[in-house]
Amino acid sequence: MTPNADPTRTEHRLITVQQHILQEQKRFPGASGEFSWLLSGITLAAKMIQAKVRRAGLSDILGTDGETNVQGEIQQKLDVSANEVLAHCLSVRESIGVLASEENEQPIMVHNNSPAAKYAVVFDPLDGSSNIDVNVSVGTTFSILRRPDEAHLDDHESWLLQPGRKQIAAGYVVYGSSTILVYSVGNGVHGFTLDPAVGAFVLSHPNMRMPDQGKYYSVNEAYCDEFPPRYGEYIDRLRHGTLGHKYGSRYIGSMVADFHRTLLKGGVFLYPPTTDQPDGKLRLLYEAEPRCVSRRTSRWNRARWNASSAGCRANQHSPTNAAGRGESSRTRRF
Ligand code: FBP
Repeated sequence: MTPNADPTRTEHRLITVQQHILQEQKRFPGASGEFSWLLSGITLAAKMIQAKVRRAGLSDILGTDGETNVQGEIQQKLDVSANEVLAHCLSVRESIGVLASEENEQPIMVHNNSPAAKYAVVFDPLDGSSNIDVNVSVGTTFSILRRPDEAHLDDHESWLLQPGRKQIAAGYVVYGSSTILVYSVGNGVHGFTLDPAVGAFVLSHPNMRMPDQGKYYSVNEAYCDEFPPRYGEYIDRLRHGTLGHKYGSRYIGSMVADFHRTLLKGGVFLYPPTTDQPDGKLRLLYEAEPRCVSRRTSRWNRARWNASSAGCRANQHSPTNAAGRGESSRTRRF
């Protein structure tokens, strides 16, 4: 910057996600920097995945990979590639003991035998896979847990299967008209847009707050006849304005994108139980709980109530029980 440059001018005031993470770190006296280094693994992976998404039509990365994942879904090539990128960028972080990916049958034990390892990272490398080939927004979700003091280093369940309120950070990335990364470490929810010119995530949505009143409800209405009656009745009330406001409908079919719109514009996103998915379709660990952090942190007082009701429902399908049954726990999402 030249001596008489004005540091307050916009382009000199941009805040990158790395700067923001380091600012957050200052709130924890004695912080070692390991957590910030961990988060930088996620931001790096997000940049690498977005580069693949942006070029998807030009490189042989569209279509299925032919393999079936633990959820019983045919894996998309981009699912597999995004999974490898995240596993690589995170496994070089010494502070991570365990990684759990929605695409993997078993958690990946990384540095779990090292005393420095105290975090577990849970992620859905590419959410909204059914939208990849049609150029509709997809996303990545992540959540970070601290190893419980009483947990055995090699007992991955105790690292991972903790109540949602134990998450110490969570967030998501939307690969849409622009690439936006949203995260929270419990001190507000902040959004960063990737500036291709700078190659960095730049603060664009500080302290995101969900509006009190939204315009849209978001649900796959094709399953309406399969939902338990109270969900159909609720959607009717939203549609007819008997809850004091007439709602329109928006549904992308990529939960991260539908959630992001709901966080910005308000409204309701729901994935009730269906005949095929009596426990709901969305995965508690990979999809629902990380969203709770952003939702709760962006609407503190009211959210306590909401989160707890959602949490109550979720607990019926607590990850521990599901793990005991060898399933990945699903939940009805509201
Ligand atoms: P994955 O793509 O990670 O498997 O996620 C599931 C998902 O695509 C959500 O993103 C989305 O909300 C939901 O499934 C869409 O389901 P449906 O096609 O049944 O409406």
